[in-house]
Amino acid sequence: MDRTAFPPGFVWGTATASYQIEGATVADGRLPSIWDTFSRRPGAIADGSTGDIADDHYHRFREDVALMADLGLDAYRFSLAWPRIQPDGRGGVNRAGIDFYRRLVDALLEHGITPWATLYHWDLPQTLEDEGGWMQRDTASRFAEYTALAVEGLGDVVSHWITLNEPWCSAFLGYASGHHAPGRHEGSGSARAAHHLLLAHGWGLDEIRRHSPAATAGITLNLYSVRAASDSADDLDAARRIDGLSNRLFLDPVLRGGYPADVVADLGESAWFAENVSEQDLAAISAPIDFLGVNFYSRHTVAAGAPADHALTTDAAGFEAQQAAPSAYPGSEAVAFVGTDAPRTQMGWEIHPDALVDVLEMAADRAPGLPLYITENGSAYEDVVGPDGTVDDPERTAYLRLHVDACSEAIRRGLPLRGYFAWSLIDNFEWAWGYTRRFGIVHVDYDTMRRTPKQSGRWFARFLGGPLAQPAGSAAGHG
Ligand code: PNW
Repeated sequence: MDRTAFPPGFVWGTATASYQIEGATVADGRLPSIWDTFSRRPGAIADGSTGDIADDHYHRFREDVALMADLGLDAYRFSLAWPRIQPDGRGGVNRAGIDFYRRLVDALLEHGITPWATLYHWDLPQTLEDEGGWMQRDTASRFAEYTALAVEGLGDVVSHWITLNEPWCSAFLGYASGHHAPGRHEGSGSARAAHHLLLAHGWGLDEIRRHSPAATAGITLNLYSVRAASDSADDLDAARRIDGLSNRLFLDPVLRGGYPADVVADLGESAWFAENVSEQDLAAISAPIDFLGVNFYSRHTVAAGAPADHALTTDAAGFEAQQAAPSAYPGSEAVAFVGTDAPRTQMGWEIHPDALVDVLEMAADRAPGLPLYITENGSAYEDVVGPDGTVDDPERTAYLRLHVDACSEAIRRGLPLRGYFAWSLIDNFEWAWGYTRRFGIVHVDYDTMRRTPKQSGRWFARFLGGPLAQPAGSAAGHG
């Protein structure tokens, strides 16, 4: 199969995020984000690394855009670093920050690649965290202000906007388990962070509409298909809880205009939500979006009774800080994540391509006809670099192929899936795992910064008919 099996206009891309690839964390007026701070905390990152240099994309973006063109991509999803554009989270724009993204976007447009900009992929200005971060409602107002600056600065060249990437991760890995920045342990209070993030989405969306009325805008959620390990009432209740926290707590307010009462009750937050979530809040959060972005990686199987075993800890090489961490599922700690005999990636995440169709159905049930995009999908494997610098990665290629097939199945079933972005263009800083996990379809040698397409990248280029797929020697080399 190749892209001709998909409807014309189906968007093929790759995705990245600012802190994971850019480096240059003190360049041109950028100030620290919560990830600069968190990555310096002893034990927070598996290999003790930071994003200080990462892929040095800030200085090598032209080469990276040329690679995208070689792959044959239609679109590129990247994120804007808030601390470049508004370094301390308030006040006027930092022109140098906007200028970097203009250079990037100009290079993309020169190659006919459509830029999709995510406004928030987790790099909150540290000054705002010092004032309480996402536990504070005011942070949502700050986000709206920042969004206005970004859209004023880039709205003439960027037409596709994503407000937030995976607010579940920001709220529950950031403020409950503490696996992610800012590394706080707020228990069920982290649900308040989730509400403030969703408010930021709603108010940010309003700014996008105001400053760029013709723009296409949405939000990206990480969705999981959740199943019970058995038909017992207790296991079914465990599945209700984990589906509630992972999926419904975000899908329902955005697409249906209200929070799921059972989930808020599981969290023990009913009183706070009743007092603090107004009708206007819900109207802002559920304002019409032009598409929903779905990041799809895996499926969860859950059972009642045992302590929650967060997805991050299923890897045998998990490090100590993680074992000791509080649950990312506050109020539902008495749920076990059960392994099945499905194959797993290096993250320990089970491979279930069929579940990609399930999560799209979950979204389509709530918003029939709303265009859907897979804004991330991919896998980490232990890559072996050959003598010529290439990586033969049949598992990653198979993962991509299976999930692209699942996209085709989703379309066959009538789901309004309009595009697919592979995670990720290049190996990068994999958050709490540092550089020990590689998701790229292009290999990065961190000593030389040389980029080399992996076999999976060549497979994707062949699928897309990109120049890289031409017989050896004819495609331009990079690096
Ligand atoms: C997503 N979990 O993160 C992010 O959007 C990317 O930045 C990241 O590199 C990619 O997936 C691969 O991890 C997640 O523990 C991180 O459930 C952790 C989880 C989910 C998504």
